[in-house]
Amino acid sequence: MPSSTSLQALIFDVDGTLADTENEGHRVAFNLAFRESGLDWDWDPDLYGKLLQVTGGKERIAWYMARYRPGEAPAALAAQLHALKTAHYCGLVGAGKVRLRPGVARLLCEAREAGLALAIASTTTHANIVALLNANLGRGASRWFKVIAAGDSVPHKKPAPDVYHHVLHALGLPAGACFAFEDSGLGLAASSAAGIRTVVTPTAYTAGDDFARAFSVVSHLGEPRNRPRYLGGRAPQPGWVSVSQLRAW
Ligand code: XBP
Ligand code: MG
Repeated sequence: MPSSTSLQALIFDVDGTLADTENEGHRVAFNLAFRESGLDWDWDPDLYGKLLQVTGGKERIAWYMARYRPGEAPAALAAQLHALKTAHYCGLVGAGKVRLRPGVARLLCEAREAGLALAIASTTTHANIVALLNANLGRGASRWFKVIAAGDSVPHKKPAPDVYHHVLHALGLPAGACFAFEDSGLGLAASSAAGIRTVVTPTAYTAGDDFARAFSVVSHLGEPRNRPRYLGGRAPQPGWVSVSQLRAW
């Protein structure tokens, strides 16, 4: 991995990293879309854990239909269900059902004060990202980010590195001037293939993933009064992930 001479940008994954969105956000929204469409499909938390191996909601529905419901519905239904799901997800997030993980708002504010660029490299839909940021950080918070790359910004979703290459190009920065933040093995595969040092904060769904390529693994980004558990790689000092620690690394 290249080392940074001067840190200039932080690039964040969204789902699982900024917030634990999957179980109470995306999964619930998929099920609401199924019900609204008169389907008796129900993704319970265990099944959803398996389905998370398919990145992207449209792709996840299409894969589920082919694997679990062959011949039950036309393939074109996947896009329609996904549009409904996006509306439900934005509604849930707007109603305050999904909150940022510990340390996220603190690190974003520190980075802004330090003059670092912020960017998003996600697999989810653009509207979902704006809804999450606005609901948790205030209206207009999406403008804190110089680049927001969503699932459909690139041809290949994570674990392909495309979204990170896209963000680096849009920022005009080399990988060594950035840190990425991810929660999953699939996300880490994408960021590390783009050569970006990555801090991983796993969730319950991703705790068993392979994080061997991570620069640092901690249970969350942490706060002075809510220190994360150290899980691997470099240990942040004095205990939480701060801009001064990222610069020192
Ligand atoms: C997150 C995803 C997303 C969401 C659903 O991956 O896979 O697909 O689960 O979002 P990552 P959409 O955290 O690596 O970006 O339904 O909007 O696709
Ligand atoms: Mg993620």
